Amino acid sequence: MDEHSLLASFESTIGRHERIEPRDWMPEGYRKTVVRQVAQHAHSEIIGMQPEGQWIGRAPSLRRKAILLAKVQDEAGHGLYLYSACETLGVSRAELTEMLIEGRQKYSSIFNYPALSYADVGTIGWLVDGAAICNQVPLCRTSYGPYGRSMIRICKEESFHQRQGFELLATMMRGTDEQRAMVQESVDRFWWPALMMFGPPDDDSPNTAQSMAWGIKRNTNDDLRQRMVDMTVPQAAVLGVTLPDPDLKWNEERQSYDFGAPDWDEFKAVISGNGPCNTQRIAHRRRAHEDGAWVREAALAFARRSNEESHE
Ligand code: BYC
Repeated sequence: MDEHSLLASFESTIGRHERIEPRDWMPEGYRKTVVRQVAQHAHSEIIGMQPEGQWIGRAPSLRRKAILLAKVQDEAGHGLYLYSACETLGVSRAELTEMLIEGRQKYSSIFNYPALSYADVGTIGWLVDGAAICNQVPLCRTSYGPYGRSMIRICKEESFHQRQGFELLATMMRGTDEQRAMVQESVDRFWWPALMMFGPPDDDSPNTAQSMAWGIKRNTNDDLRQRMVDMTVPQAAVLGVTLPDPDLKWNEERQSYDFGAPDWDEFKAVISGNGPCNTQRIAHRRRAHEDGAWVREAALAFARRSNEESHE
């Protein structure tokens, strides 16, 4: 088939809302966009282990430690499914890791904020995994097959993560005044960064139009942010916490909440490398990669030897 017919066939697959699979022809721009988004998503899962991971050794009970360990392990697993999905497009996990630690690929802005108190473990589950669910459930229908299929399992696990966060906060809210204040302080710090996870406003989002036309994204950034606000306000009322936005108000006509604008200058600073923890997150990831070099070498030596033995 010539390029014109290949493009027509690709567009008709997209038009029928069917999947593009690794061996199908695809425009180079489509391949690059999927690699960019999936790599950024994988990196977010891997870097995202750091803020909560710091609390594993300080969890207040064996039960809380077991829950947190399981959650952080799930995040490592999500990163691995997503790196595998990316590899189907001809880029290796080793190359992706290099691009992350050299700052050539991004990861979610949210993980450049510190987890300062134990309440942050709950808030990250409730708000950060809550935002992840709003963003990722529609991605189960993304046009690139391996990405959409990995999202199905990831979303199931994210639901568990969100509920464990809510349950942790609900427990603290039934505790002492000091615990309630700790939860409120944590929600005050995380609310706006959680809304920034959905990306810039639609009129300032260079990639949305093309990604929607290709079915990579199924909703715009602002649509998903609104969904998050509408889902979270009633949950905040059940918890008994106040969301730190004076403009938050039910709009009868729109049947949705009106809300204020995040500080987009702060967002731009964070995604350009100048958030509170960017340097520390990348330095930690780089150190872990270097410390793991002997494991990769040993695994390769073992694979080579097994291969030789099977040919003897
Ligand atoms: N942070 O044109 P736009 C998790 C970048 S992990 C950093 O709207 P797009 C979890 C964007 O990349 C959840 N950068 O872009 C893990 C672009 O720059 P480049 C992670 C951001 O791609 C552990 C530029 O800004 N989820 O749940 O159409 C523990 C312009 O933006 C951000 C995903 O990765 C940001 N927040 O839309 C707990 C979801 N926003 O690349 C939880 C999958 C924007 O051109 N990704 N940028 O240099 C997506 O849905 C989309 O990529 C986004 C951005 C909505 C994030």
